[in-house]
Amino acid sequence: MTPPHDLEHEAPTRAVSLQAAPGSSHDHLDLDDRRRLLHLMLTTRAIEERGLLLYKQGKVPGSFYDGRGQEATAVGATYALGADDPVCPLIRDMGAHVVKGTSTAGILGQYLGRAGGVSGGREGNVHFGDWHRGVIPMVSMLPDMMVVATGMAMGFRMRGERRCALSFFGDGATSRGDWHEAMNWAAVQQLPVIFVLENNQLAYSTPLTQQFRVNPVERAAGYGMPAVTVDGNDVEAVFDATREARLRALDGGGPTLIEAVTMRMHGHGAHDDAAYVSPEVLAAWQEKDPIVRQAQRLSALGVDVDAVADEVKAEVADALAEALAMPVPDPATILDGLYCESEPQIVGRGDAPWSGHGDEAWGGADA
Ligand SMILES: Cc1ncc(C[n+]2csc(CCOP(=O)(O)OP(=O)(O)O)c2C)c(N)n1
Ligand SMILES: [Mg+2]
Repeated sequence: MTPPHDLEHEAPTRAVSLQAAPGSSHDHLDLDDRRRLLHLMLTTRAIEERGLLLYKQGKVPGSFYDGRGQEATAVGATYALGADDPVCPLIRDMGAHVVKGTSTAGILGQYLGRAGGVSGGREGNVHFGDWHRGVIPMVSMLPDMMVVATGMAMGFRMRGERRCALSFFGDGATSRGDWHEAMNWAAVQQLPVIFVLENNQLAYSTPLTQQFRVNPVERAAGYGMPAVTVDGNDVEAVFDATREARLRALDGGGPTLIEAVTMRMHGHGAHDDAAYVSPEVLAAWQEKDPIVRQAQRLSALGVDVDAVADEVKAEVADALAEALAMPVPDPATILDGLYCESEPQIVGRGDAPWSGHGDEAWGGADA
């Protein structure tokens, strides 16, 4: 058992080496994949940057949260999922929505509370999801999306469907009882589920030292579950760990805990200036920015990364214009969707852009 801070004594944070994980990436990602990963991370960041500006202009009702600095974790993990594998994103995981194919205009419209937003402008900018694409809207109680993912995995098992579920959650969530219950049940039942712990060093203003006395990833052994720590700012390393976990899950090998070590580069929400994080710590993590790192990797391979950035800029500008033109919801529809008034529908298929996916189908409703 090692204490949580053995890897970096000076800074009060948990870090991993910048080396790529052994056996990572290049065996499974072609150059188009690697370029696409950059595109997806840039899109994720651009959406959130634009959202924050809209919030500061007073155009976003409610509060505003982002996952700046954590794009590699959400994008890399979701990129490994198949079309039929649902994902449960939290507030740092905009990249999961983007990889699954939720439109940028729909997300910006959601921020703005417009009828054309992902869920018609309901649920504000935090709790939305597009379950038609396998993106499950989050519930706030942490880490209850782990329980939801575990339940979905039970369903897949019972129906004989070859698919797995993935849930993200933060370091803070690991101290809750529901976390332990989900870990235990998933392991006992050997369910096809992947748990991605985003260790971003903080739970609101609480540092890791106030949260646990062990590396959180080591807790998996107590439940008989394999676990791995990856550099959460390396999109290809996160992809590779998730790809392996997914294969294990689909082949009956049960759940995996992946700890992605990263940093929350902004406050908990836009209302929080994070004055409790030292500028030196932030500067050190800025050096490990996941987007810069992927861009450097691709530049070295001769990819025109400026062209990728220009594509994203144009796409997000178009999407913003589309979102701003969306009407607000009709107040007469306010009660729509509160109760299930039709046949319950099965979680649908999302995009699965990884080139390594073959024609996988679980034989369900929309296959
Ligand atoms: C059970 C529960 N307690 C408290 C909260 C309020 N809350 C929302 S996010 C958050 C911090 C969570 O930290 P962590 O799990 O590390 O995720 P991060 O915000 O760092 O991504 C808290 C305390 C909540 N949503 N659920
Ligand atoms: Mg955290």
